[in-house]
Amino acid sequence: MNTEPTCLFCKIVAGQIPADLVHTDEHVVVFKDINPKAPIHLLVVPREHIENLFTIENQHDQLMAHLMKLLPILAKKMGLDGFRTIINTGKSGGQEVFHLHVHLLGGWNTSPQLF
Ligand code: DGP
Repeated sequence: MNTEPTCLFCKIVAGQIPADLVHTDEHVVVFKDINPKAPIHLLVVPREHIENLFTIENQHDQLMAHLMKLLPILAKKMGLDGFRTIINTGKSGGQEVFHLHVHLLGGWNTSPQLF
C-alpha cells in the first residue's frame, strides 16, 4: 500500500518538501509562508491531516488548545508586540491548501488595513 502523503503540508510535516521551519513539537509544525503577506508571515500547521475547521472533532480539543496558546509564544519569539491570525476555511473562504493551518501575520510599522 502506498502511504506517501499527497497533501502539500503533509509533505512539509514529513520533511519531504523543504520549508523554513520556525518551531516544531509533537502537535504542530510552524514555517514561513512561501508568499508572505506581511513582514512576518508564519503558518501553524497540525501534524495530523485535518482538512479545515469544518472537520474538527472532539478528539482535536487538546491540539486546538495547544495551537491557540502557541500563537502568542511564536509572536514573541519573532519579536512581535502584536499580530493578526487568519484561518481560511473552504474554497469560498479563500482556502487554497486543504490541510488546516493558521496564518500568523505581523511586523507592520502601522496598523494593517486588511478589512
Ligand atoms: P490558504 O489560502 O489559507 O490555504 O493559504 C495557503 C498558504 O500556503 C499561502 O499563503 C501560501 C502558502 N504555501 C503554499 N505552498 C507553500 C509551500 O510549498 N511552502 C510554504 N512555505 N508555503 C506555501
